[in-house]
Amino acid sequence: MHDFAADIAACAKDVEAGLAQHLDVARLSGPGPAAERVVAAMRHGALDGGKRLRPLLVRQAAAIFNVSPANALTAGLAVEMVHCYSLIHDDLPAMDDDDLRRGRLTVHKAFDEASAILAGDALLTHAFGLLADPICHPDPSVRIALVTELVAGSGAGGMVGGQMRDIEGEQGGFSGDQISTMQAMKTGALIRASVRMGAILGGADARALSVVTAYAEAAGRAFQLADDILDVTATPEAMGKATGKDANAGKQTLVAQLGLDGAKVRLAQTVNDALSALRTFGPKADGLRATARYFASREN
Ligand code: GRG
Repeated sequence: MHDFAADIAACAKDVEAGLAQHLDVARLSGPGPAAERVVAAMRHGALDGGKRLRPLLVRQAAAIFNVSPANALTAGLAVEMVHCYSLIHDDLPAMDDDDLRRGRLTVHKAFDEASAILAGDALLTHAFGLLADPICHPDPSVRIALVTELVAGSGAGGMVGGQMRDIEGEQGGFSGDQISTMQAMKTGALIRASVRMGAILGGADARALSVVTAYAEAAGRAFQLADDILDVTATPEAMGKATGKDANAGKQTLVAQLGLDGAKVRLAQTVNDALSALRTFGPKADGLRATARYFASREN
């Protein structure tokens, strides 16, 4: 039986250590307190928190192709940096205007808005530097494929484009299909990129890549459905968010479309879709299977 709790804890520990090493103040900042401040803001937004699910997906997909956790770490750190940048920017007053993230002050509250914007920008930039570095993979063609994948997941055709659609959707009137497309871009695209990057690290052929992609797309839908359900059912404390401010007001979600019970049924079906996609893989895919199941049961 796969030990998901051990897997996610081990990954989180490795990611924390890796981020701390790469976001070292002495290593990153130039002379003077201004540069130190942006690195401190990057560290605030990236260190000491989060479930580190995207690096976990990189590592679990890589494991199918016999890539060790150590050899999947740098690519995982790159995805996590992009994810942390998106959270920092999402919390800004121009977006969700949140005071708390992961149970502590958001970066613009702990520092200021300009520092939060720059910290996000620097995390995003640093991520691509990591993928270009031979420590990520010795083969330059693999590194280029990883960069291409992360661009697709995070740019205007992925996460950023999804965020823009989400903002447009706040006017109301999105159909179920429009919500699904927005979510597939905003949240699903980075999850899809994480899984595919793990497979690319392991030299997956086109067929194997399409199998893990089918898994990733279903897992991404499950993750977002669970997030929509938790927005309705979980306490703000459990989610590490501020009380008394409803950043989800006006948000287009599948819970609003399907009702809470309908969304739970859809979530169970979507996890099954993710598991079915992996049927041709043996026990080496148990990590990915466990993560899809976890998406249906998580509490924060
Ligand atoms: C601002 C460019 C830009 C994009 C923002 C991802 C995103 C797009 C916004 C985050 C807002 C949000 C709460 C989206 C719902 C899904 C989501 C990404 C939740 C947070 O991810 P977790 O649960 O967070 O993996 P942790 O803290 O565990 O890393």
